[in-house]
Amino acid sequence: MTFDAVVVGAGFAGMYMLHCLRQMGLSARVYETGDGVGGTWYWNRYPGARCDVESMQYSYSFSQELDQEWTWSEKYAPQPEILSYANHVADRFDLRKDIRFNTKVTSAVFDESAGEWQVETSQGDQVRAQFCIMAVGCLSAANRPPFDGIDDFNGPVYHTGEWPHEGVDLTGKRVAVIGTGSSAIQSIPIIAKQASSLTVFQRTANYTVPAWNAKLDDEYVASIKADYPGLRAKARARPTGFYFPFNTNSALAATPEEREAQYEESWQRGGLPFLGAYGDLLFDKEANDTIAEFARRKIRETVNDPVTAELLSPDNVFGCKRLCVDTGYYAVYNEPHVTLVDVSKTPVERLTENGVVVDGKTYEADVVVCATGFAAMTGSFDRMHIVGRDGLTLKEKWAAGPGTYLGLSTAGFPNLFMVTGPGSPSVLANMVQSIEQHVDWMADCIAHIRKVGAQTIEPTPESEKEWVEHVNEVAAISLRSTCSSWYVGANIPGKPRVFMPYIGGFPIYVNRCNDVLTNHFEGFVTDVKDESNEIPEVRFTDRWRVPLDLEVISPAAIAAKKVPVV
Ligand code: N01
Repeated sequence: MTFDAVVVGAGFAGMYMLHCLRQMGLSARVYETGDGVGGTWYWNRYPGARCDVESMQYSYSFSQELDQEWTWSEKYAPQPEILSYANHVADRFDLRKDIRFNTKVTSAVFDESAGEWQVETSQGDQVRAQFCIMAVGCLSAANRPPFDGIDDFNGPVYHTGEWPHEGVDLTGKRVAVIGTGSSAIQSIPIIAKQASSLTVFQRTANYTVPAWNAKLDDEYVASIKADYPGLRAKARARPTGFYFPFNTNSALAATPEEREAQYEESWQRGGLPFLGAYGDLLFDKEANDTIAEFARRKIRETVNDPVTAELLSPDNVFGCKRLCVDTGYYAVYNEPHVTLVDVSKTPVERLTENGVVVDGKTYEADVVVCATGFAAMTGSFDRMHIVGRDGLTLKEKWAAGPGTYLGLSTAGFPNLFMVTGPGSPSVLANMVQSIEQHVDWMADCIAHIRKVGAQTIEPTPESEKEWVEHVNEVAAISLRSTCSSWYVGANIPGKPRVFMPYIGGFPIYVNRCNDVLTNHFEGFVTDVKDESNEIPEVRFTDRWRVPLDLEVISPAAIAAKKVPVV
């Protein structure tokens, strides 16, 4: 069978891609490993899973009708509600008929003579398509560390990102949680309520800010809905792709008393916007030290046992690893049945039939929860056999780190697009906005290729090299690139250390994508040249053309005043 496009994945990216392809009158087939839509929100069903960008903004913005008809119940919606939303979108736009569920794409090979992709699946499908769109998510390939003795353990071992759909009753169980990232920090307070004992194994302490989650009141929802397009436009003009008031002043220019008041106010507002307390927090170590110390003091004020409080206090840069957002995380360590075990110097040795061994001591458990994260950004690509020109596999090409042009595509792999690929703002911005912007760009690009009668489009190696250098250059000025995080692949042994997302700010990035498009896909090469002087049609990407105010939109510009603005 031949389609115009094959889409891999039916999460938020794959669903919207399908919707756009349909609107363009193209034929498409989507393959999805799970038996339902929703991607991240289909897989991550661990207790306490919820978004940490406010729900009114963590949602599609392409349909004003959808915005009006859907109503979120809480400031940060829980996973079941986000999954219901994904299902609602699938039904409302009649997406399911083109999605094959329970089907993994195993290989995608570019046929140079036909200029098409040949795609094979775990169910034996063999299909061809001009375009192959990878909508595989940034945090989808679960990292399950191969602990010695894991098969000897008498109970179940779960991963937060592959949580059983029927749920898990942990009532009265002795539970061991390995890891203290976002998934652990969201789930631990809930697990502690059910478990008879909870032992948390911490390799690196993490900063977390209270969510202050609450039911959304009707008046607030109505006020947003009265001007939803206005909020969406403001969000698009922000470095993170979601709107919140932020202060561009320098933390160091403030007096200690002013800083204290500012941090306290931001803490009381809670969540990721806490990092917006000042403009230089991620660019000046001295400025960062002030917010880090404020956060450590909050830990000491909350946790009764000084030894545990010290262990929970990170000593790295605040916000360097992905900031977590919690409800009752630190306070849980005041519960007598909750124990924190430091595995930073003496790692988890092994599992035995009775529990987890660290430094020769067994911590007994009935259930082990691995909240050990993902092979971020590239893990899902690694799981497929992707072959471009001259038989080069993507794995080989990315052996020293992922190289892309704009995080949209990679040289030597024509017509292969990646939604929120490495080298784009992706995980550093509101994921739903990042997804929509990429899909819209791809839609306009595909429409153009077909209009001019070309078969292939791909970036030149030079434009890719220039982009990768720019991604690295911008990353280097941010303190975010200085610690061992999944942003740099440090959580996966042997993975090359490269700062993968683009940190220059969402609007600056979007502006560059817009310019590339209107400059006749500058940096790309097609097999048939567009000889007309006509500017390529801007249909889907029109809504991403927002006015730029560099002082406000680019954290890099604020901090350094020296970053070349692309
Ligand atoms: O994964 P993580 P996650 N022995 O990689 C530890 C998004 N998200 O699933 O830091 C012992 O952050 C590891 O230790 P270390 C969000 O972007 C969003 O929690 O590598 N420990 C770390 O503590 C987030 O950042 C939400 O030293 C081991 C933990 O496991 C991203 O997903 C909710 C270990 C893994 O933390 C990933 O979050 C959840 C080992 N062998 C997630 N291996 C929202 O709220 C790993 N660790 C929207």
